[in-house]
Amino acid sequence: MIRDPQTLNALLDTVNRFVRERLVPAEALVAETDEIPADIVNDMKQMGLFGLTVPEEFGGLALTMEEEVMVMLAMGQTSPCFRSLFGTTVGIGSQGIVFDGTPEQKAKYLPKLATGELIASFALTEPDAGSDAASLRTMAIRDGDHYVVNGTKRYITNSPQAGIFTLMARTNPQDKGAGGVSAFIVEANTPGITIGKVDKKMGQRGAHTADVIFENCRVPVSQLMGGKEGQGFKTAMKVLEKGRIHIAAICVGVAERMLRDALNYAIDRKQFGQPIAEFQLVQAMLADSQAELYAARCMVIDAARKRDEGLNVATEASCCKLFASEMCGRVADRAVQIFGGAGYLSEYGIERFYRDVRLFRLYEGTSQIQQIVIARNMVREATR
Ligand code: COS
Repeated sequence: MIRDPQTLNALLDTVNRFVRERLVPAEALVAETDEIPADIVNDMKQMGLFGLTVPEEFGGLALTMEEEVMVMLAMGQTSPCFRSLFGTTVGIGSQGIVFDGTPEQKAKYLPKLATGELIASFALTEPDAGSDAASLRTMAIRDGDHYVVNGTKRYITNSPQAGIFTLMARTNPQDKGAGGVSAFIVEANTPGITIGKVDKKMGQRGAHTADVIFENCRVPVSQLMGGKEGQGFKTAMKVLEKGRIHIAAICVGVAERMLRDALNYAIDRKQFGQPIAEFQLVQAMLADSQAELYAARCMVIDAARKRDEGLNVATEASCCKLFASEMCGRVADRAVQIFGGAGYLSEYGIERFYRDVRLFRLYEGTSQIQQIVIARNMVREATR
């Protein structure tokens, strides 16, 4: 749902200009230094990018899913690390509070998240609990008016920058499954939290992940999400479901950028006396990419619209994430192929995108997890 096309177009114009004039020229520098310059981060805050999905009463823009998708399609036109900085706050980091926080929790944290004063991280994954998220082992044991948290969270995006963590931990040791898990809002400066070394990744330099280690970390009872135990896994699943549409939109945006770069290269590059874009075998790669991109774009917009209508889009969200992330990988591969030897060199940038987009098929649920969610929902529907 687009509430007011004029307002959305003004926002998209600003984002498009920001991407073109500030982010694209900084891509190589960020990849080299592994750091997004502070002035770019400040500009993101000024533009309200951290508050895209925070309700207006807390200072955000309260974008609908369709509007959020439009912004992510625009943000996808540059290195994905830029989106990652505010995207984890806009997406999986803050939405647990928006969906399930108490009025006090919303009032305390959402205004600071909306301005970017606080960065939020989503702490679900553990060394032994990745795809099987419900098997997580981090414990939060009640002790008076606190919970004592012990455990390690792994690959936590933006943890070195985070002001708060949306933490999923087991409050009921007897219940080894999803029902024993609760969500907490944990302030990063709480004693007992250590951030590990920043991980060395294949790509997405500028976006940082690290372990978050909790050792006898005393978290006040007031930080239990929604004031209810045993709801944390559902909070995480709801957040991830929305996040999967968000990530799918980014996949479409980045694929558009890679295909545009490949097309321009194919038009400029001459072999056998003519631009390689005139050769049908190159055209096949361009055409397949364009067709798949169009399909993914339509899927993402359709799922977003259905979610805005209040429909259950668990299946559609996983279909979008599965198809768009796999499509993005295929487009990256063809783009490198079209660039030929130049595609293997870092100065052309396309090898960087090739590495960056590999993550899309892994995080916020691997492709295999999306297949499981889709098929389980199909069987459930058919046998109800
Ligand atoms: N919205 C609301 N509730 C949901 C939900 C959703 N999208 N998906 C599941 N739930 C609920 C279920 O309804 C169930 O509740 P009840 O027990 O009341 O019926 C509960 O959550 C447990 O669900 P389920 O039985 O499906 O849990 P499983 O352990 O079988 O796990 C998968 C399901 C595999 C789909 C889940 O673990 C998953 O998504 N894993 C991937 C995790 C992931 O994306 N990690 C990335 C980390 S963040 S970058």
